Amino acid sequence: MKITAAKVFIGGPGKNYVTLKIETDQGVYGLGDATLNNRESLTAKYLEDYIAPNLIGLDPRRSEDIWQFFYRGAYFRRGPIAMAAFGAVDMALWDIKGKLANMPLYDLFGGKSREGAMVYAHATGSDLEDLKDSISYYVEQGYKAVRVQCGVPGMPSASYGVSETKGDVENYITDFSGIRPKVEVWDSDLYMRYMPKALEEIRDTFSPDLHILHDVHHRLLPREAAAFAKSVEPVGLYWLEDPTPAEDQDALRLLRQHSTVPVAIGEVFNSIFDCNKLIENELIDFIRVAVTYAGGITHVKRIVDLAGLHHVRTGFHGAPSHSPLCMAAQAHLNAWAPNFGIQEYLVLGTPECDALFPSDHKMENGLFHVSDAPGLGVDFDEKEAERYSYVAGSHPVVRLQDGTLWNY
Ligand code: GCO
Ligand code: MG
Repeated sequence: MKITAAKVFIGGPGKNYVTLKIETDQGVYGLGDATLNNRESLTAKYLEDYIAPNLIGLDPRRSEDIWQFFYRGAYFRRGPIAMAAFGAVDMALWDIKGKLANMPLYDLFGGKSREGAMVYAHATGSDLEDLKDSISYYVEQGYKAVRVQCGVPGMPSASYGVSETKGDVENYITDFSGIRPKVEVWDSDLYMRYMPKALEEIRDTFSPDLHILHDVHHRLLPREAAAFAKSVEPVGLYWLEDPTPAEDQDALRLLRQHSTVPVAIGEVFNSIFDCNKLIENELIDFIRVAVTYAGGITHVKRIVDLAGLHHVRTGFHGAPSHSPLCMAAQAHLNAWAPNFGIQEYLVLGTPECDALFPSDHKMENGLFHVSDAPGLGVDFDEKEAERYSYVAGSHPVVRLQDGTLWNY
């Protein structure tokens, strides 16, 4: 069996999805996602210029060897662009494997460990009242978990994950108005003074059964993060996400010494070497990698297995920038993983998105039900894809009040 073509598509409804289609001499094809938010054209180029020509003629069943070939063969290893490109190849090869076996991927991993995987949505508010309305909306839809982000009074611009306009829930992740990033202003003192009380008020307003998550987006220093984690203890958070800059694998020691709040980290990681010490030293409770950014199913499964040895559960990244293919790969891992925790999920299912990526994956009452179709269980309509092309966008940057550049 041989690979005969590897085609790259870029574009989608309001997104620059990078989709890889690997075709074979037996008619079976596989699909993979290489969408790296705000740098999409680069993963597409990596796939087109280097990976596609090298795939032709290879046996698609040898996904392990093909992964090693691209990873070791690159010599300059890791990094989100390369790993997202390898991730797309790997997803497509697993898709082919599932179709050949006539089995959904979760069965190839070891079968389902659960029916329905718990997901969390993003509730946001420019102020606390606005946030409560947003949470109520998700609770009414049956969600069992929500990530809550709220504007901070006196903060010169919107804090992370919050729209400046009351009631506005638009996608704040990519700004398609241009390539130059918008600048937001951040103040850690204002945030640390306000947010613990705001979270407590949220806790008191809703049922104790509702899981509450909060994302700090890497903005606190280790000492500040430790103090913050200690102050939010009464809230009983499901998790506190990215309290410190993610590159520092020792930063969470101080936090651990001062608080038992569950910590989630890893959406910016792209390999097991970004988180092996964090996991082995049991400094985190949830690992947040995304299958696309972290080299595909083959590599992420290794991270999940390592995490399982250390009581670390999964909480895969599922920002609105991920394509339904990445979300499908994660859904199969979520159905199988003995150490599954939760899945971040923002409804992608617009009619336009469903037309581009038809599938039977379903979200119901806050649970994601994986499709039983062979492989990933998502198709790609090439005719629909002709409607879209690449649109340059940007990601905000953050500065402190005195102008110092900070972590977005
Ligand atoms: C999350 C993340 C995202 C990131 C985005 C960057 O928890 O979902 O923090 O919202 O900001 O993925 O491109
Ligand atoms: Mg996050």
